[in-house]
Amino acid sequence: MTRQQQTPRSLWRNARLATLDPRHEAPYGALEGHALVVEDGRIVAVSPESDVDVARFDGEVVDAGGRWITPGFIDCHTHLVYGGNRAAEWEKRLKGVPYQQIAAEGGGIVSTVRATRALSAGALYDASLPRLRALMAEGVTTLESKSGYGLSLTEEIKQLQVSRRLGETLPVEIAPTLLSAHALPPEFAGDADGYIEHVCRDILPAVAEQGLAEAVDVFCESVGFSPAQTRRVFAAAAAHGLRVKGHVEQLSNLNGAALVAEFGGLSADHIEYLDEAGVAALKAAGTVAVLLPGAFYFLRETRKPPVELLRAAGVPMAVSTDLNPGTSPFASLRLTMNQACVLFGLTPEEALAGVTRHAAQALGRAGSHGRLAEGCVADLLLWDIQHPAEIVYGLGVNPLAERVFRGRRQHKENA
Ligand code: DI6
Ligand code: FE
Repeated sequence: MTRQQQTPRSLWRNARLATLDPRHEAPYGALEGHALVVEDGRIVAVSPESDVDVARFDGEVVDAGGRWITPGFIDCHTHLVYGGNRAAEWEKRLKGVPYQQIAAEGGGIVSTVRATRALSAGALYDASLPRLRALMAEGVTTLESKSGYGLSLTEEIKQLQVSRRLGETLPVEIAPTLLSAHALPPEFAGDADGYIEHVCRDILPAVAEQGLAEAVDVFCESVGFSPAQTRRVFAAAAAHGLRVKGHVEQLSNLNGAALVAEFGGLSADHIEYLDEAGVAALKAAGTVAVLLPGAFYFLRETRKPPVELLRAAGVPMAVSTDLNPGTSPFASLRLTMNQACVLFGLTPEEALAGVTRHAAQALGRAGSHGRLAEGCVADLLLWDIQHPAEIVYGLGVNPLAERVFRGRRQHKENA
């Protein structure tokens, strides 16, 4: 699949729009009897069909056959690019060995670092491609892709370059994030501060200089990096003009979310152990709460994120796969939405907002992505359903009828 040069105009009519735009008060921001006009890959109008002169429309007219259309889905937290898998480690965990112990014994993240370093850039691309295609087949049109399995200057750059190439060759947008502070590489065993120094002085500036990342993430956790180390990385990110986000409050409460908020961060992710003060900090900073129920489920965690507090405070909640080989090996955003409802108590409408409007905000794209609205990118999904909740409700049969990226209809084999 290569992107064509032409950017035709199109009119999408006879559809039911789930705009996910809060300006429309109906559930899901639904609009009946409205058409979408697309030009140059953007939505240029959302108008009542009665206002559109179909016969004189200068471009392709698509009859959606009464289908629902939603915005393209946004998976705002993924570790898409990695080598190998950790099925053997999972077998151990099922026998009762805890994740923390596996990590301490050199398994966990560091074993994926070995497998990722062992692959050439081409082989890493090939390994990541089926996962990306699986996400796209369920409607993902934008996703975040983190480094963090390289943990050295050249290996982090290799991972980020593979992310970039995936976005350049497939009809999908990739938002790259530098996560070099994910785990301690073997070269720095026993010297976490030394590694953080290397991240701040060498890796982060080089990645910023080459434009390979939009944001910087840190695994702030007892098995990751301390709040003091996280602060150093965030300060370096800010100095290089990069936004910050954090893996925080996943396994314990280190007040990492407040730290993300202090730096005006895009999102605080996981947040099972987030407390009231953390919720208030997110609210004050306009930081998105990203819920990752796949990891909660796969690790058989019992502590749930404070959804009621987040809801009451009006903190936007995004929902994402956390696709990674250790704690969430699921390339399915529909599974994730279902888990967010069943395990965390979100409504299907909140889950859909979590993979559209709120996920867009978590990637700094609130003005241009995640809604069917004038000015937004024309990333559209057409669904064979009677009601939007069906997208979240069942698995095994994919009701996605058509995927449109930047106004272009994707044939199933390319999508
Ligand atoms: N938290 C997670 O759940 C993943 N990374 C992180 O910081 C785990 C990644 C892995 O185990 O490979
Ligand atoms: Fe993660």
